[in-house]
Amino acid sequence: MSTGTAADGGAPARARDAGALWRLAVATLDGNWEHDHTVPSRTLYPHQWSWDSAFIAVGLSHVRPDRAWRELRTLFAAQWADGRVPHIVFNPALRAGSYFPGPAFWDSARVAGAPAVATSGIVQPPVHALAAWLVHRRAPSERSRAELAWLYPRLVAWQRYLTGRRDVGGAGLASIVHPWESGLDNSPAWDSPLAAVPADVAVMRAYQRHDTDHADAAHRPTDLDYARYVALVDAYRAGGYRDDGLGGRHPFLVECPLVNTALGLAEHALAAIARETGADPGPHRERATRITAALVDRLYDPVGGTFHPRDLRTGRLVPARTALGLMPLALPGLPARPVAALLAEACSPRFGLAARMDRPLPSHDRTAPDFEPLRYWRGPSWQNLNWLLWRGLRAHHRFDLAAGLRDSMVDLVATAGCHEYFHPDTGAGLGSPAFGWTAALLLDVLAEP
Ligand code: 2M8
Repeated sequence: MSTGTAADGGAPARARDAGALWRLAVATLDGNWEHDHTVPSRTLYPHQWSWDSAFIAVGLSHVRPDRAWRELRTLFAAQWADGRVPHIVFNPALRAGSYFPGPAFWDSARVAGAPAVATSGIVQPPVHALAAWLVHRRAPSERSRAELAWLYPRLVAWQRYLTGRRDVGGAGLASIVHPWESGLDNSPAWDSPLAAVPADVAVMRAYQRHDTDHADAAHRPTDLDYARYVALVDAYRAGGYRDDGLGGRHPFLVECPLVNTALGLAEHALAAIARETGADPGPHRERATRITAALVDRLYDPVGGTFHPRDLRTGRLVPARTALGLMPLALPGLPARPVAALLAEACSPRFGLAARMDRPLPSHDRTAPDFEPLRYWRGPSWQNLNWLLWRGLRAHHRFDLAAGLRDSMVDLVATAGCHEYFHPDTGAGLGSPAFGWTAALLLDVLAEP
């Protein structure tokens, strides 16, 4: 990783270049700004994505707070009547075929309760309440209080959707119906539940993928993955995206540690927002406690010492040890034993977290036989996971490790730019070269050493 040399007095390159990095991140966000939202990438992802917008708002709060609020408003203006926040809000100005699967495939217009703008019908991790709170905290003002007041009932409805209609397991956790809902699309965590989804790779002949026009096919999910992604959307859409009776009919139902960590973090953030806007924070605190307890009860393996997704079709935990399992560390109320176990897991050779990191944090156990350093969520390092873990380390007072992870995050961009993801050994930039949340979260860690 980049460090100073004797010739330059030993100063770390990143310290010298903090100003340049800041400007690069701001230019990346400005370049991806699209009238009322920020695209994750101009080429690969030209519409608005749900959890990207939350991370992006956190970054924008440091430089363009008005845009941060606009970003969240645009997303929540597309909230469905049942409270779900769709994972993609399509920009109607773009030509059909700019992204697969596009508006015609999702066909949200046909569904009662969907907004006027075309959206997808699935969701992503609910990191928005946390983002809204951080945006306000960074630049508190009359405007930000008004924005919080506008968002609060919408954020509550979003939580209610996830903890109500999506509590398929009945234990107080939200289930996902598609790997895309986790945000870690092709993580090894989904291999076994996805293998049970009937799909024929030949269906992909009827569609045209666009991701492989802009990114190396060897880095992206395979056509068989996509055949299953399509089959899952077909099944969910055929039921009008309704959630009642999912347990009896949907072929992919999983409780994800990241989604449910975000769910708990959202209740903590809602408690703070409630306090600020004159509502009662108590119920949010209680819900945060209940979600944290359910997460430990349902998804923690005390023997292996990490969290795993629970496949509701088999009732079993998925054995893969991915970075998803580390995410509950972000919860301030996580009990001491799982905290200690996750710190040990993160610092083990599987993930290599250290006060001075020699390699970036991978998205999957680097000692596993199915670790793939180039393929998307099967090994590469991602700044949003790094950022969530960085926050968790600070929440649990491991400032030494948090500083190591932060340095690694800064080094990645200093070495490779604002790429979508990074090679977990060399730090080389992979995927889209001008990626929104990479830029945004860099601003956040630069601002909070
Ligand atoms: C990726 O997912 C989309 C589908 O939602 C795709 O591959 O086309 C994921 O990395 C996801 O987490 C992210 O939100 C999205 C946009 O950046 O891209």
